[in-house]
Amino acid sequence: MKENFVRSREERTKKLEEIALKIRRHIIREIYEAGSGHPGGSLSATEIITALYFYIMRHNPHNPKWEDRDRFVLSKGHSCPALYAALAESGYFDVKELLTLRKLGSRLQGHPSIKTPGIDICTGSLGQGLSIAVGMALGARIDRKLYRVFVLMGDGELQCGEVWEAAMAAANYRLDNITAIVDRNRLQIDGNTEKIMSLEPLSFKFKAFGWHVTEINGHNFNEIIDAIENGFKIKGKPKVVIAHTVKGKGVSFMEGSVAFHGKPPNDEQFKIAMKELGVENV
Ligand SMILES: Cc1ncc(C[n+]2csc(CCOP(=O)(O)OP(=O)(O)O)c2C)c(N)n1
Repeated sequence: MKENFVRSREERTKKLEEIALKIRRHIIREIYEAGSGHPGGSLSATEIITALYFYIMRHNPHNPKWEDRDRFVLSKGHSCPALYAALAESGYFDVKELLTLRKLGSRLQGHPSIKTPGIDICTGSLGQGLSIAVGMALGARIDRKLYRVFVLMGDGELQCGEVWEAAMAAANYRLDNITAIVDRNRLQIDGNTEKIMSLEPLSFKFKAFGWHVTEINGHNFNEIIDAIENGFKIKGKPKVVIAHTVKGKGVSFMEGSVAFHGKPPNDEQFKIAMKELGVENV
């Protein structure tokens, strides 16, 4: 959905930053109201998800099942508060529904479900999203469709062996309609990825598997958009963008904090977080 704000890159960045700020506020409020959830990886992925939904992807909130829509797989499904916020801000459902996160009977469960308008696939069990994306990309080829498939993975998630089976398959089938993005925040549930199960040299690993690799700052809209759009020009290979990010980005006491991987802010922390995001009265 390309918004009509492409007069300049500066203007585009300004608009996308405004949207990202709204999404961060939603994330904090959703998780606070739910009393549980994953702020760290939602905040690190905010610019990536904003760039996809508000600039790069072809999708239609008024027709979520439009058959030519680009597909998005949130393989790191625990970061769905960010995705739900992007879907609501895009118009798939009312922003008020965000406050039903994780409630019994809500369409917005703790991990993505196809009950939610705009979500094509249930995720949350880490390691599976790239395999799903490979299936979708092969499906596009069989159906002679031009839709593109985007998949967002966590870096800790890359320790799952299935990711590398799928990486091998994507290159084997020359799936140039897949763009994978790695949220390289360097933290997983219990610490630093390099101390727990080292991923480096990550770009060389993807290259060895036959992928086109770009490394960027995952909070910089121009870098995200350039990396993904330049990737579209590379034929015959799947593409991966390794997006260097900060877990908890935007809320000082959540930045770089393993503790906020999967816990909500308390009352006081909620107020501080919202204030840092420009909301004085909560
Ligand atoms: C197969 C599987 N094992 C364990 C979990 C529990 N879990 C949820 S999030 C997480 C850590 C993920 O780390 P990372 O992929 O780096 O995500 P991010 O830092 O971006 O939140 C784990 C182990 C899970 N969801 N799926």
